[in-house]
Amino acid sequence: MEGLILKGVGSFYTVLDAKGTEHVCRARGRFRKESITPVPGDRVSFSHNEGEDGRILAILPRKNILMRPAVANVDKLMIVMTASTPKPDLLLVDRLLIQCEQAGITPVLVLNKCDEREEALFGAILAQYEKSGYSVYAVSAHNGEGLAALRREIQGNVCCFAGQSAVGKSSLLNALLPELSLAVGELSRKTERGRHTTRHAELWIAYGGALVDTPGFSLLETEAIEPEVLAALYPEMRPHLAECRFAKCLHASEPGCAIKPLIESGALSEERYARYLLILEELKEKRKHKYD
Ligand SMILES: Nc1nc2c(ncn2[C@@H]2O[C@H](COP(=O)(O)OP(=O)(O)O)[C@@H](O)[C@H]2O)c(=O)[nH]1
Ligand SMILES: [Mg+2]
Ligand SMILES: [Zn+2]
Repeated sequence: MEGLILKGVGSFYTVLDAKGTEHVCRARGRFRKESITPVPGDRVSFSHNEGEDGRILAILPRKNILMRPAVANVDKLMIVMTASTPKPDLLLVDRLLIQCEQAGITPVLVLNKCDEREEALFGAILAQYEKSGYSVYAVSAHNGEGLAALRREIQGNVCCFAGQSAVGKSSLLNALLPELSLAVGELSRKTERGRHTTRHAELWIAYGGALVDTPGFSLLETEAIEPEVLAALYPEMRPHLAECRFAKCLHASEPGCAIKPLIESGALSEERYARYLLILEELKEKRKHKYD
């Protein structure tokens, strides 16, 4: 049979079959030797005989995998921020967008706490992402505004939530899945004793897809990005990259660069470009140290 892993606790996995029945399965012993770990979101083949635990036999090829907590085959990442408190960390947002582009995940920008939004800040965020073409939803987990549209965006997809602490990720999940009742206002995964309480991800089947309850990824773990390919991960820069004079243009201060003039013409946000330069410098530094 084929199924979808909803969650894993210890060496037991809950696998949902095509008919909607859940099976408790163990992973094949061979997996451990080969250091293969099934994770929530994995599509698997499994067997389940009456009166026994089921067995996961194979993991079907993954489209992508997010780490900490691990989730496979993510379709969309809801990047949650607010135009109130906490103040949006748009550098974090840009990093998450880049990582989505790299991992083949569709990012969705979710501006929560619309009920208390600061209009100037709200407008500034919209302006900075307008030319990127990403979908933006203004919502409120508290009064339900915008949630119907967000549900349509989720429809048929496996969706994870990411963003700073206290932007309302748990509140949104609760609003979308009333049966869930996650703790709201939980500070972070670090307990007072400074210990990380590693919570595992769990898929909740909903809206023809699934929502993933996680403490919220602040950053995804993806492969290192070479500075030369960074600009290609920005939808508003991508169509113009071939127009630069130099094939290896990093779009910082090279003559004949086609990217910088996009700011003048309004096709690229100046703020987003400034953050691009910050991320570019980091990637260059990282590469330097790689060979030290
Ligand atoms: N005004 C307002 N407050 C919200 C909204 N959503 C969440 N909050 C509050 O923001 C705080 C953090 O919410 P939580 O869901 O724990 O954020 P998380 O850390 O991202 O999971 C809590 O005090 C929530 O009550 C909203 O739509 N409007
Ligand atoms: Mg939370
Ligand atoms: Zn250039």
